[in-house]
Amino acid sequence: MKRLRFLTRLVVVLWVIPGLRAAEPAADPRPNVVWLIVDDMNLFGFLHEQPGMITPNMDRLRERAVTFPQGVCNAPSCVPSRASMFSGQYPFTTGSYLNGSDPWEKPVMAGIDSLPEQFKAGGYKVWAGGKVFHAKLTPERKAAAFDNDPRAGGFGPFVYPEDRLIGSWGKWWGSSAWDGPDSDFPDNRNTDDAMAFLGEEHQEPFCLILGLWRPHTPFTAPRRFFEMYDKDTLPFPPASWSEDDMADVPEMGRRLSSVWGQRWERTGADDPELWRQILWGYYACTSFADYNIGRVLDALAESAYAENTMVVLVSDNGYHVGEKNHFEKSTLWSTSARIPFAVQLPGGVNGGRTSQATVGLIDLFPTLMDYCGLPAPRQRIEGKSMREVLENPSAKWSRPGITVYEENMFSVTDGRFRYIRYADGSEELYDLSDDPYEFTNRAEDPRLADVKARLARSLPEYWAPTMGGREG
Ligand SMILES: [Ca+2]
Repeated sequence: MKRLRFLTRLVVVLWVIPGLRAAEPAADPRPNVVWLIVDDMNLFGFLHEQPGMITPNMDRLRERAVTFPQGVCNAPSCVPSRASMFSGQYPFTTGSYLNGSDPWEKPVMAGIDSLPEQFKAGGYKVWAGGKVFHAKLTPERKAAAFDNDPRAGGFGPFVYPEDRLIGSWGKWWGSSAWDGPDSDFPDNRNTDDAMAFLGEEHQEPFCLILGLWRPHTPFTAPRRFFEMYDKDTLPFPPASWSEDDMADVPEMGRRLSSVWGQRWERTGADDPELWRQILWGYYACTSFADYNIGRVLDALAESAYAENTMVVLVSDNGYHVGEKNHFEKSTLWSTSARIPFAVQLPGGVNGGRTSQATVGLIDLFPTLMDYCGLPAPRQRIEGKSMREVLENPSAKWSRPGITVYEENMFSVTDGRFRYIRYADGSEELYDLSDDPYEFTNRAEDPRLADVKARLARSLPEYWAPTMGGREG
């Protein structure tokens, strides 16, 4: 109805009052953007790489979008991943490698325009809510980036005391089926706000950025999402910890695997019951995130913007649920690097198709600049517009997918192989065609020497000094 009223008014203005015809500016044809960022979501549900996970809304989005199963984050943890995505620069260019570094307040980032700022500078209305930058922004930058005053909301509610599993980290670790109202969750409140925004009439094109906090820990979600699953029959991940998996991993890789050792070292493998409890929480929280994605998709479908809107769905990093003796992210393996990555073009063009391009979050900046006609930022853009693979998903993509963590810790994939090089020069090489879970390190295999040399050419020449922060 709203749309009809709007169209009627347009017709009146343009045609019934001829005197105004010349003065009325043409409606801005640029697409709107609905950009959904989930946190710590792996491919269990998005690509159904783990059986039994229920994610009908991401399934529905994929029917209208181009999916990138080889899509990667450029840094495998929240803050640097988002810094790279919103700046269009690799961590080795800025020095934002770790969480807790507040990159956007550092002098080295002062000359960098964030993508939301470019949207606003380009005449878009920018609405944001939830976990977006996950870093402090100066008031000036906030004003330049957003039209609203974004409400973050935070990670809570935390795990019920009786469900806490691990020592001092207990409020984060455990699985609590929440009995309070949905509105206890910032994700629900922020999604409500995003839906309200989509129901309003906007004169200019908009970019709506909603950052969902789940499935990141704490694994709390409304009870009904836990009740979707029978905890005791959930399968462990296919790439699960095995006795000798780490034997051919260099010491620095093993260290990354135990970054969170103080609370998780070998716990999963040693205690299947505890592991299942975590798995259950991860299933429930992924389905919970999917539910809020679905609410936004519904609101968009019912709005005046259903056809002229791009939808982007990405996670800031992947997630281990016991694979390689590890929980969470912050490693250089595919489990941390690969992310849910889908882009819906206006009208759902090429919906349901898949591209094997090794795109990265870094490519979103030039992609959205391209489709939305945004002004170029001050900094050099290091990604590439994905237009060619969005408009022809079988087109070849020449760029590798690069993921780095800390200075001189490098990982690259061409989709077939993954090469990892640690700061001390030690290496891993996996042939993903017959070893998708990266069990067998072939870095010393002479038959793959050429492959290794080719992938190593993507190593950067310059590593910006770290701006600090903490591992994990
Ligand atoms: Ca994250």
